[in-house]
Amino acid sequence: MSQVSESLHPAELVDFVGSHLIYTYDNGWQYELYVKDENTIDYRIHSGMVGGRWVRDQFAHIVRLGEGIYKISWDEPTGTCVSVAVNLPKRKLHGVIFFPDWIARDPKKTVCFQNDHLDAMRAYRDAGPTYPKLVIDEFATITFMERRDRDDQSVIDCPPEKLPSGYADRRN
Ligand code: FER
Repeated sequence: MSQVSESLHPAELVDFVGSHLIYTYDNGWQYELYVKDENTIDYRIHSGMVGGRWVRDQFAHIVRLGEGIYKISWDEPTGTCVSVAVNLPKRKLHGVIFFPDWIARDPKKTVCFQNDHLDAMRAYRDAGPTYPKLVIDEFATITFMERRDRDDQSVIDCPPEKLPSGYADRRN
């Protein structure tokens, strides 16, 4: 029963599914997110504490709060929890990231293509320590946004360092 969204209203997400965003938090961390379907995201981290990390097919709780306003929340296999509120018309976003203590102590352990290391991530998570959580609460500016198809495996398909130069610097 873990992969359930109590408040999923798929019809309210038709305009959001397929969204592909690149954004920079006010602390300088740059992230990329693709809404693959109503319950799934792919992402890539360009810079920051866990820059280089990338993930496909993360289950997420996604809801619509108003016109162009959405919230995406999820629980990683590492034990990191994230909730991101997105305001598309204002190109603004607010993220709260709850890092377990073992990641705060050694962030590099999570820098990988997570899908190839799920057992290792769960073992680190279970070894802990989880507490105190490092809570990062930051606004971000969306610097690039486009609409892609749903379920497109080509949007997030390589590590950030393999991207063509300038990929994450595109602005629109
Ligand atoms: C985000 C903030 C944090 C995000 C992903 C994370 C895709 C993931 C952090 C982690 O698992 O280390 O805005 O967007």
